[in-house]
Amino acid sequence: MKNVNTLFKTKYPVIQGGMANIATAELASAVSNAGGLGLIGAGGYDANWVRTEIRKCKELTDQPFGVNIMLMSPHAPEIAKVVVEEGVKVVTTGAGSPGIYMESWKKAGIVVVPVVPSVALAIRMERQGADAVVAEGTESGGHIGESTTMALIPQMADALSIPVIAAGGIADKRGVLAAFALGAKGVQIGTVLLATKECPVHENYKQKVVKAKDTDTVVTGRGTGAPVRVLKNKMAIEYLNMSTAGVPLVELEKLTLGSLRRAVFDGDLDRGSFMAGQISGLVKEVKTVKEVLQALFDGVNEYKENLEVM
Ligand code: TUI
Repeated sequence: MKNVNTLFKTKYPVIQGGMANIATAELASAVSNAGGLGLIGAGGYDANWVRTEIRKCKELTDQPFGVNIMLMSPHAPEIAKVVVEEGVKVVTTGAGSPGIYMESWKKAGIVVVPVVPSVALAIRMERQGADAVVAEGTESGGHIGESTTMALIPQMADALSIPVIAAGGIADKRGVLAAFALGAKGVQIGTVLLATKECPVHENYKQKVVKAKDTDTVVTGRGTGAPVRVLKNKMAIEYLNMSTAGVPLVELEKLTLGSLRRAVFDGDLDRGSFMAGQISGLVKEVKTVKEVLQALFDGVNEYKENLEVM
């Protein structure tokens, strides 16, 4: 099985989450320059925005980087062409199955890594030609599945012969080691990167992650087929109360329309959607991206040697 550092040409076996509205060329290049695989998150942006960010990223780093395509976006088909035209080396996908794009991406020599929340989907992705998968546990921020990282990783590792990259709940060396112990060959991180100097979110977003404790996330939209984990605030609580009271979906959608942008750009603490994972409680300070990656990996083998089970 191919080593993840060989697959991505990285120093550290880590990729950045494709965080919509957050993962710009600025963040992606910082992650790539620090030795991980940075990703531009296409989110709901159009193909021109993605092309511009790819070109910016090429200016900001000479290291490999990728693009994350959020498949629920109406712009996904066009973005799928742009990554080929721009010679992007790695594509990760989320919120759907990338099957229809696989052939064109493989023909272009792109390393394809779907993000999936279940073993069945992962098996489908391997059959369709995926080079690796990100197994995303329900601890993650944003749009999530049901299984925990702890349960998902070993089951996926047993079911696949391509590398499994673990996501959800990883923010320090212990998380990295746990993921590898469960059978992962790499990790994806998102939440811990929100609290970095290079992350282009409003300062309020960073501070909300830093101040969060273990129980401070909730999942909205469980009834809609697109559950989303966010940090608790007035809007999230209101959403859950309305949802319990049986308020129709269209009304709930009005409440959350544009809410991710309100969090990311305006730092609107009451009415923003602060997508973040359960590991927020472990994130205590704003660091540089380089410091985050070093904290995850430097000395990890020595740390492993000191683990004593019995
Ligand atoms: O995609 C994510 N995380 C995201 S996307 C996002 S933008 C958004 N905002 C509001 C509502 C919905 C999306 C914010 N965070 N992670 C990867 C991920 N993929 N999680 C779950 C899935 C997934 C779900 C269903 C992948 C495949 C899938 O397939 C269904 C099918 O059968 O095709």
